[in-house]
Amino acid sequence: PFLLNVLENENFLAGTIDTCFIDENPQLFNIQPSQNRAQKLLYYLGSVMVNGPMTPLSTPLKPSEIEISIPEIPAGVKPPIGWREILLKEGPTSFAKAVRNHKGTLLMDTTFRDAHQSLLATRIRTHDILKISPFVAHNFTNFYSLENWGGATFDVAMRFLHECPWERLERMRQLIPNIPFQMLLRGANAVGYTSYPDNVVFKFCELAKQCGMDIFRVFDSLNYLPNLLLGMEAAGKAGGVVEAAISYTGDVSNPSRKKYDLDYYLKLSEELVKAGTHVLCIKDMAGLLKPRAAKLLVSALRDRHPDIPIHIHTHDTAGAGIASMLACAEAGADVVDVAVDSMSGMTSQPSMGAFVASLQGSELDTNIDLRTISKYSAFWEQTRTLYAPFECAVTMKSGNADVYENEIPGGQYTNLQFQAFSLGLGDQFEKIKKTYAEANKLLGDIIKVTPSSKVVGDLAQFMVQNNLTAEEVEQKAEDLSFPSSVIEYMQGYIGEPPGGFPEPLRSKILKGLTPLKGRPGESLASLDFDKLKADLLEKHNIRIRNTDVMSAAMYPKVCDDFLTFKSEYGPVDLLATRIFLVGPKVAEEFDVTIEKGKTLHIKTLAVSEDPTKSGEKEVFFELNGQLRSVFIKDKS
Ligand code: 3PY
Ligand code: ZN
Repeated sequence: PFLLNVLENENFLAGTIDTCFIDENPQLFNIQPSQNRAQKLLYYLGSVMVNGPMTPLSTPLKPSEIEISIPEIPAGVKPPIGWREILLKEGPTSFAKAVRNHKGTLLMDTTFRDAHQSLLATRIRTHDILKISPFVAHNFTNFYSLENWGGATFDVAMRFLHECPWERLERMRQLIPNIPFQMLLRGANAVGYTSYPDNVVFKFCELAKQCGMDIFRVFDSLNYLPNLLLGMEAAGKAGGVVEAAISYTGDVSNPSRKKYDLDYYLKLSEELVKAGTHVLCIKDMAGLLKPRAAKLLVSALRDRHPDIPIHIHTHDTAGAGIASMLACAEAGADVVDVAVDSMSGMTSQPSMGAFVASLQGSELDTNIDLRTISKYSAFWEQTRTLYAPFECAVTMKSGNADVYENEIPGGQYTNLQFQAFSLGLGDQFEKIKKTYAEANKLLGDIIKVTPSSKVVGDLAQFMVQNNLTAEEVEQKAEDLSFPSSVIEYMQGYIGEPPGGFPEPLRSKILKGLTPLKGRPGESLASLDFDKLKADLLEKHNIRIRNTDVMSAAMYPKVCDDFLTFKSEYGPVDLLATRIFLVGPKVAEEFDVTIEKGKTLHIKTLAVSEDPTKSGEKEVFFELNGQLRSVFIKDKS
């Protein structure tokens, strides 16, 4: 079968292969008979039909049953040349120069990452992403980049979607060869919530680059320089474009907010430019950058660094996102972040269509056709309805300018609102938001973004649950058992905040624990990848790629569960979204393409009424015209 697979491979036949051929073509090793995969999928479908969803749904809303229409692309035509061309031909430095010399405002589209991380709990699946990818490749060659990876996508792909994050990247790359891909790297925390050994961060970037990543936005949740520098070095060494990000908090237009003033940002930008960043990013993860502050900050950065492209990220939580991004563009930013209209607004990014329209006819014109954006938006408007079980709009109806007070980052704002509303207590969210601001002050007014935002959120929840005021926390700290994230934060496990840790609170919380000095990753022993690979092979008895080893390094338990799930239920990522989430209906017929030219036609026939003696129900299917059945343990 291996030989057969090779002989069917287009690139092999065309002779356009190199030494990575085998590593880059895992499908060659798909030597299980497809019957086996089909049977596993039936087992998955039967399980969902008998016992309900195999991924937790967060709202009572059901995925819609509408037929999604995909905008057309010209047949048999390759996608036109985009910004990736110069990157591939001349490298990151020339790419950055070309971006800087470009006249109009460039866009990064966050639809494939931050937009759904903020609105739909990061649940968009590869299956839907791939449907629209060819349209994007053919129509958005003006994009600086597509943000399609990193942040929470990595964890969620394995944990909840039962799919491989690396495959998403590789498969998108095949369909979109011309537009740079961008990822969000949490510095020394890579795509996790904690510090990793340095060799893990380096290897992670190397693999991401190999799988198709181009631009690495590197941030640290405390703007802790040693962590930032490590992430930048790893991205740069992998051959990526380094986009060092300063996480923005406070308000540079308010003279009374002194801790994070213009001078703070300018000094940090100097360090990042000195360290060789190709692009400088301001990452406004909570949407706190008001238009006037945007003008002040971007003008000052523009003056200080005339040759470095400036890229701005924001969230539209208060509703001022378009005004702020226009202010940034006018003050000299080269690139701003937007999400397609139907995936924009509120805790997501501001609307692409609105931004593009606002600059039409000006010197900063993006030269993107609004009609094309509308087609793209229509696809997502329809596709979004499939994800109703994760829809933030169940609780979130509008923007809210109270974010300027509580400073909660976009994704976390949605989560906290959701959690609070599910308790059924109407004022819970108001309490949480107010307490979040108090918890932030207690911790010394820190930068709040993953993972430091979790520390503040956990402390706030702890205070609300235990009915504690800020003064009480300070007074009683020695007697309280704080959430582990708060203790670890005080131990220095995620780095050092600007201005240091708050005393005497830190000592009271640590109760004699020795804090870590310096960069956390420095004191962690290197990970032995060979041993980890051997362990995975022994446990799972399937082909383990280097990317799987990295998934296990990032998330040992999540990856282990994912591999086990995959060998039990097969390629569930290939199922249509509604069927994946809630299962098919009885008598429903549908197709699943398990590989090019191999389609399973499935019809669900019936579920037996009564369980067998051993408590199993039989589920009947027709698979490519033949009767099949599976026995599923009834857990009800
Ligand atoms: C993440 O780290 O996932 C973020 O989106 C931070 O803003
Ligand atoms: Zn963001």
